[in-house]
Amino acid sequence: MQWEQVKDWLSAARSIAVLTGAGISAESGIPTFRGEGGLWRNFRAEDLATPQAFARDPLLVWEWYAWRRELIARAEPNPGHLALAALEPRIPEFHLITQNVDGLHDRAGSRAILKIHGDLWDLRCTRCQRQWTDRSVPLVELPPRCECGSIARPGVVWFGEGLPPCVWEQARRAASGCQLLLVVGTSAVVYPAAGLAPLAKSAGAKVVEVNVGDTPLSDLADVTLRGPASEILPVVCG
Ligand code: BV8
Ligand code: ZN
Repeated sequence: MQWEQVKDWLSAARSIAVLTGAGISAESGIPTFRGEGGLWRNFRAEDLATPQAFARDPLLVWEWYAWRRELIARAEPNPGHLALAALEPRIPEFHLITQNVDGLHDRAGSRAILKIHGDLWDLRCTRCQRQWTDRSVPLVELPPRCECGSIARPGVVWFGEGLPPCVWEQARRAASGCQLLLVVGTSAVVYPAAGLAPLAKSAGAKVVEVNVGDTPLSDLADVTLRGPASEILPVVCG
């Protein structure tokens, strides 16, 4: 049975990397980007998560992020997040690479998190570049302002923007150095993140995909476990 096979690989591996996407937070009630319910006021994420959208209408973009912050503040990590946090201390070399900006892996207790798309609880000044964390829900004012008076932006990576170089380099190193890459809840359409699985594979890692449906990575994976992350991860990581 494939789950047993993955369970054995996970308990024997010295170095494991995990790549997570919006699907791992779906069962915490956070809508995914491309699934049903991924829309907000009939906008698509690709239309709002861009520097152009923010330059055109910073208040609209901030209303979207404020809505997500409120949703996430009410959400809890689910058994999928918790299973990855419980697995981490048992593996000598463990990296959790996430595309998610919701902070649920931190709240689940994970430590070695590489946030390649940033964190929606971080803010960055559009002028003096000061960066700080603001967990207030609701935010005091929209758009939020820096002490220098300029408006702040969410501390996330938008489409068309480069990933934080240091974090991205660590993610590439984790993917190319691991024996096993676990890809959980991502549609594998966003680059360069989606390139981590082929990178791991070409470096000799086993690739296991956990997803409710097929993705462009499914053929490349050594094993695909079909089903919700909150059911599969506690079993295979347990
Ligand atoms: C870059 C942060 C270059 C913000 C995000 C044209 C113009 C400009 C750029 C491009 C272009 N064409 C291509 C590109 C590149 C672009 C890209 O890949 N576009 C895609 C759409 C084609 N990439 C970029 O722009 C990146 N930057 O290339 O810069 C550059 C380089 C140097 C210097 C300057 C520039 C930046 C990409 C990062 C964008 N930011 N998020 C925010 O969150 O607000 S991406 C966004 O999509 C989220 O981070 C999300 O995580 C990510 C990927 O989505 P998924 O996580 O996979 O979620 P999705 O909904 O798609 O899928 C959910 C999956 O879960 C599904 O498979 C579903 O089946 C599964 N699922 C559902 N429920 C469950 C489940 N699985 C398990 N259990 C369940 N219960
Ligand atoms: Zn400032």
